[in-house]
Amino acid sequence: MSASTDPSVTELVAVAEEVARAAGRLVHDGRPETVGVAATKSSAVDVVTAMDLASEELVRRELARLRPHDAVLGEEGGSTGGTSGVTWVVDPIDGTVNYLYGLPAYAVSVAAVVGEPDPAAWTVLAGCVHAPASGETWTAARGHGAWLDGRPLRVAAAPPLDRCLVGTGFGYVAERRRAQARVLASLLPQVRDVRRIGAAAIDLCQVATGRLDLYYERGLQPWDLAAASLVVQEAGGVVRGLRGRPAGGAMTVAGAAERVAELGVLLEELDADAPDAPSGADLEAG
Ligand code: LIP
Repeated sequence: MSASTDPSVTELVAVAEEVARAAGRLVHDGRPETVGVAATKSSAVDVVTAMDLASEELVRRELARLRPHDAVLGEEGGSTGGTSGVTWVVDPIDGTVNYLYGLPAYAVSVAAVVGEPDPAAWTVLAGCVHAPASGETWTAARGHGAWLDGRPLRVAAAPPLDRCLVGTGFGYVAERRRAQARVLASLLPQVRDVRRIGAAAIDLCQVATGRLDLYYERGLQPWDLAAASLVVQEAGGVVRGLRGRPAGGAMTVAGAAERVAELGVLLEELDADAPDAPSGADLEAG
């Protein structure tokens, strides 16, 4: 983008926070006693609730008002074009299953990127992860820093791996979960302990906040990653994939650089980014 059209990252992070908070109020204050499942995606346990859809509709409406020439990539609504070169990458509820069950670990994630809205190609300029149940709001502006509720964040040097508290998560398809369990079984005796929070954006922000030393997960979508990856990076951490690749669907590893490198070696040795084995149905289909 030319300097004359470069959006101010401070303007973009203000928009991200305003929109994420508005959607957070909707999903938190408007949560019905019984949350309905509107649809399923990759499996019967990969659910979309009516509030996911309502949240993304609100985010899109607000972005159209505040940034009418920008594109949007949302988890539920896909891609809509823009002319400014900025794309908003939106997870209307990250931690949908937690939200469905009434567990408080869920967030609205809103990020502004330039370039292809793909973790392998984008530049994230600004992001906000708002967790309405706790009220906590993480923000980051490229080159300006990362904050939790306005307090600056800095990723500390991690302890030795066997003293690291490690976050992770699992997919929705049985074959993927079987492979992830194998990797977990190997890593668990080598670290302090593992936490499975159930919302990648919150996992990543907890790394930036020092509440997790490391996080890894296979299968993240662009909207899981966009805002929270900038929070980690602007707090001085690293977010990357394996085998020299950027973070993305194959694998995401986050934390202090030295420890991310050490965990990355273990994950590579375990082939933690290997394609999923065909399921029984795949094999029957031939
Ligand atoms: C979730 C991720 C989480 C992962 C879950 C799910 P969703 O996103 O945030 O880290 O382990 O399987 O993908 O589906 O709640 O938006």
